[in-house]
Amino acid sequence: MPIKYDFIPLDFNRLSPEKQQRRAVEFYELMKRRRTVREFSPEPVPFELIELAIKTAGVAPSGANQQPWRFVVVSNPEIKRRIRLAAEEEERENYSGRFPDEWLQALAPLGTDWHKEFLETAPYLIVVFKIDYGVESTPDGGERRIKHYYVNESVGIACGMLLTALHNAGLATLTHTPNPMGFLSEILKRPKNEKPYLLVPVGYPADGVKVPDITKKRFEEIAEVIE
Ligand code: IYR
Repeated sequence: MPIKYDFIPLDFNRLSPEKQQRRAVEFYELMKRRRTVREFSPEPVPFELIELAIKTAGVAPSGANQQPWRFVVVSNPEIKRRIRLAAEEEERENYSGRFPDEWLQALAPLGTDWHKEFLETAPYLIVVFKIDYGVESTPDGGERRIKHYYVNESVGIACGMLLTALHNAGLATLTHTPNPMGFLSEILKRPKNEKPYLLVPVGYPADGVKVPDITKKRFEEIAEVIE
């Protein structure tokens, strides 16, 4: 790690106002069509698209540029099956008593239940881990922990960029948070400084898939403009 970075000229492409407007509208039109999908086609997806999306997530800003994330890509059917079985075991308990009533009521309109078939059908599962602290070996053969800053914020931003990149590449995603998700550390053999953060099944939507007819809040509801 350098004591101080060299500073270089910013590579910034100033756009004409027309182009700014056009690109902003086009991007909004693209992003507002992203929908969470819970039924996937088993059709394969080119790995290059997954790699490019992870590279895109990897350029996210992060606290002290520590990049506290790890993206574990699973396509192996045996491992996907183990993840499905472990997730379903947890979710079965969640839906049959572990979730408080208020939580179940909030989920009811979505129609979700403990079945997680998508964990096997989606050609890829991207399991995102947050790296709570760095580990550096010391000259005496020991280990030193390096504090990481703004880990949740950093990984959240990277996940947003990941979902955006996958949608832009014409792929469907689901943000899945099996609860608790410690089983992912075991199955994927992650070191103790990595904690499961989000599980993202990726693929093409199943033929004829339907999604709930939800709406998003209007600008006036989500923004407060102070002039
Ligand atoms: N993780 C569970 C429950 C769940 C919770 C929320 I909050 C959702 O928006 C959707 C599902 C599951 O995947 O079923």
